[in-house]
Amino acid sequence: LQLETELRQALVEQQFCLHYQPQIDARGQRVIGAEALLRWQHPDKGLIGPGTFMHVLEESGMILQAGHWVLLQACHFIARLLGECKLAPDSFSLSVNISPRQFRQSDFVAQVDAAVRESGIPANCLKLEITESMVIQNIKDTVSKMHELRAMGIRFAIDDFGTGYSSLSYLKRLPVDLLKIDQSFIHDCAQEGNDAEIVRAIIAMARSLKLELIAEGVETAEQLAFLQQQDCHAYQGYLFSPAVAEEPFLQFILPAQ
Ligand code: G
Ligand code: G
Ligand code: MN
Ligand code: NA
Repeated sequence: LQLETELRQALVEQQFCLHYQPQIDARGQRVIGAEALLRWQHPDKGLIGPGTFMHVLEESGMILQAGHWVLLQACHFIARLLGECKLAPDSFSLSVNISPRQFRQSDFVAQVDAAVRESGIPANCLKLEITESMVIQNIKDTVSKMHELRAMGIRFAIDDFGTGYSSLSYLKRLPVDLLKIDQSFIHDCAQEGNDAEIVRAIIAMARSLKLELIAEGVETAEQLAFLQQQDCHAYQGYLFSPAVAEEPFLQFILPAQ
């Protein structure tokens, strides 16, 4: 309850911020996007990651307010990247994690639409990350909202892919653009075992369904080499960079372009 009170305070006093983790192209060279990750700048404890507070935001319903803020903040950051870094709108996208409760709000589509319009960004620069379990919980509502958002140009990624219960048949029906291979499979993928086979299978499946792929949690050159051999499309992980604040992210982008 103490934490909940502090989080309410944090919302009012704007102690949240977004950090951005770069996503790198197949050759391991160019930044093609980023994932926005929520951080809490605690007045005494310093920077805190979502692991310690996301469940409280979710259970208390504060995630609705926080999630709306994240969406607006992310869209404004996209506008900055396009303006200040002169990124081409077709070559960069920013991913935002969407919580189940946030997605289920009846005005979610309108919220996204408003954030995109208000920031003046092309909708195709924004990607929404959802999980397999979210889709399964309420497939009809989820799919219809996804279609509405897709019609506006918004793209979708399935986060933590491989840890849920996806079947090929439902993946084919979903208006999804991208699968993010869960980092638990990447960890040991360079040691020819089960995880290597799972990663190969996911990559083959994505190819046949014509879906883009990002491998998450890439930490070593060996993992990267394995993934490059399998023709994975893109990477995210500490090998390249952790999530960083706005200004360092801009510095990360600027010299590369
Ligand atoms: O950055 P970190 O690895 O600590 O993030 C931990 C978890 O918190 C991840 O599963 C991520 O999806 C989730 N998360 C991070 N930022 C957000 C956010 O803005 N909204 C939601 N709903 N989840 C987030
Ligand atoms: O669940 P989701 O994919 O949204 O969250 C991604 C989480 O993974 C974030 O908390 C991020 O900080 C973390 N992360 C990003 N790259 C790496 C990595 O290379 N290794 C590990 N262990 N975690 C990572
Ligand atoms: Mn994510
Ligand atoms: Na993930």
